[in-house]
Parts: sequence; C-alpha cells; structure tokens
Amino acid sequence: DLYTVAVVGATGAVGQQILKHLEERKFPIKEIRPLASARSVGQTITFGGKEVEIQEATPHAFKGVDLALFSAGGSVSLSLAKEAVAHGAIVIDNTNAFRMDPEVPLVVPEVNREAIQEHKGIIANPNCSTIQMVVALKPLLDQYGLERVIVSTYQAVSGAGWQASDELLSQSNAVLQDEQVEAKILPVGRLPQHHQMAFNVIPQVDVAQDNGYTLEEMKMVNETRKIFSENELALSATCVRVPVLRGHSESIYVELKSEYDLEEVRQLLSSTSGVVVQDQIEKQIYPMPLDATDQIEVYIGRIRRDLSHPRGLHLWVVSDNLLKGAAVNTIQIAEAIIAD
Ligand code: A2P
Ligand code: 11C
Repeated sequence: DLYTVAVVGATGAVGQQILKHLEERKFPIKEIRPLASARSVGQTITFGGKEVEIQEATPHAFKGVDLALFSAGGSVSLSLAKEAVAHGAIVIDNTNAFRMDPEVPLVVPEVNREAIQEHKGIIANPNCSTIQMVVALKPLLDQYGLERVIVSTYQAVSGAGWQASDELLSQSNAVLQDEQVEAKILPVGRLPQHHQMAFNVIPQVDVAQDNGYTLEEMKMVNETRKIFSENELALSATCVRVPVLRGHSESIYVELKSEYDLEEVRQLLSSTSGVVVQDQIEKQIYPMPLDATDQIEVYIGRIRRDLSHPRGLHLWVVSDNLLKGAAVNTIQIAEAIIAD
C-alpha cells in the first residue's frame, strides 16, 4: 500500500528532518504534501527527486491525506489537527498540544507501541528530552523497577527551532568579532526578555510554571508517567540550554527498586533496541552530541554506581533531538501504524 502524507511545518527544523527521513527510510508514499504558513507558499522542496510546492496549511489541505505529521507548533496543531482527522487522516503530532489528553496515546514505539491501538485519530509524539530518557529507563523499569529518578538536561538550541540555531551562530560570531550581541529568541521566543546563548548556559527551557519548575521540566515528569503508565513515578528534572546546535544530553540519576549488578545493567542496555552503549571512560569513550548528530539511536555511557546509595545508578544519555527526539520517532509511529 502507498499513502498520502502531509508534513505540517515542512520548512521547520523538525519538518525538514521528517521529509529527509521519510525519503531515507523509503516510507511507502503515494503523494507527499508539504504544508507551512502562507509565508512559505511558492517555495518548493525536493522529494524523491521531484520538486514539490509548499502549500498553506488550511483545513482544506488535508483532503485525501492518510497520515498528517504535525510539527508547526502547538497553536497550529490545536487549530488544524482535528480538521485533518475530520478529513480522514491519522494525525501524529509533535507538539505539546495533545500529549496529556487522556484520549490521545503518547508513544515511543520501543517503549509502548501497544498504546497506538487506542488512538481516536490523533497520536502524540513526546517531547525530545522525554523520548531519549524513557528509551534509556524502560529496560531498567522492567528489570528492576524505578524507585526515583532525578534528571538534569543539557539541551541543544535546535529544540527551539531553526531561528534559535541561527541566533547561536550569529551571537558566537558577534562575540568573536567583538561586536554587539543581540538576543531575541532564547530562552523562550514569546517572552519579553532574552539572554545571550553564545558562551553561556541558560537554566530555562520553555515557560515557568506555578511550582517553580519550567514547562519543559514538567513535560519530562508528566509525559514519562503517562508513557510508563506509572502515575506515581517519582521524578524531578532540571532542564538547561547549552550552546550546542544539535543533540540533547542528560545526566540521569536513578534509584532502582531492587539490587543490581553493574555489568548486568550494561548488558541489558547494550541489548536494548535503539540503544548504543558507549562506556569506556578509561579510553575517553562516552556519548557526545557532536557524535550523535544525524544518528537515530540513543547513546548511553558513564554508567556507574552511586557512591552513597547501593541501588543508585548514574547514566549519561545523548540523542539527536531532531531525530529520535522528534522526526524519526514520528516516522517510527507511522511505520508501526501501517505495519499493524
Ligand atoms: P513557515 O516557514 O511558513 O513559517 P521551527 O520549529 O524551525 O521554528 O519551524 C516552524 C514551522 O512551523 C515552519 O515550518 C513554519 O512555517 C511552520 N508554521 C509556523 N506558523 C504556522 C502557521 N500558522 N501555519 C502553518 N505552519 C506554520
Ligand atoms: C526544546 N524540548 O528542546 C524542546 C523542544 O514540547 O515539543 C520541543 C518542545 C515540545 O526546546
């Protein structure tokens, strides 16, 4: 079977990767329909060796679409995802718009593929920082149980869109040229105040919540609980933006419910689908975002026992936020839908 696939946000950081990986993975496509805002109408993309015109994302644009892959921001998903479903499409949404909706499955195929079955038209793709963490934690959850998790992230600017990537590059250039540095996007585009990202670290990803955490931090908590079906899972996050273009890194501290053997944990993670263990500190081998860029796996290293707690374990987890964190997970959900 061949499918008509709409990519909403086709000109964006994630949308461009969706198009590239649909091609690379030879997704069975009858027609590709790249959609974006009215600003992009008239531009083209190349797909399967052909030029395809970008159309404006309107309700009408979903006529005849089988699968609609959304990554144009939450407000676009809120206004158009249900229209796409009404036109008969299955929506896979990359934004925060529907993730916590009880009617919408939140899916990482290696972790909870079976949840796809319950969809009513929309399936949500988790946040990038959540995806790489749950891929790393799932085998530990199954084998030992999770008593508590504390995670600190080191997130790349591309998570905030291509304009944030441009901003890091131009600020870096300005610093090196001793020119005036302008900050207009990070930490959060729509907030009134911005901070320099180049040669800096910003302990804020997404907007503040009432409890002193940021939305990104609470996404990691709430999405992980939903994906694992563990509503009480003890988890806290600190999310930090670092001057890296692509690839989120995470320092994860986990207390397991039962005793563990370190070598057994290494074996377990090595045999997990979608995971690559890079863990030889004596040879300076560990995951880094530069090496993970353009790769679809989740890389795990620095695996070691906590010094103060016998069931405590530390992991360093890196993945390309635009790929497994977004575009590739979305396509893997689509592949699971057509396979089932
Ligand atoms: P456009 O290029 O036409 O503005 P990023 O995540 O890299 O910032 O990209 C955002 C994506 O979302 C782009 O493809 C952008 O298209 C798209 N987008 C933004 N606003 C809208 C809108 N109102 N309708 C459809 N697509 C939109
Ligand atoms: C970031 N994690 O790195 C964010 C981007 O909820 O889909 C993804 C936002 C989301 O800035």
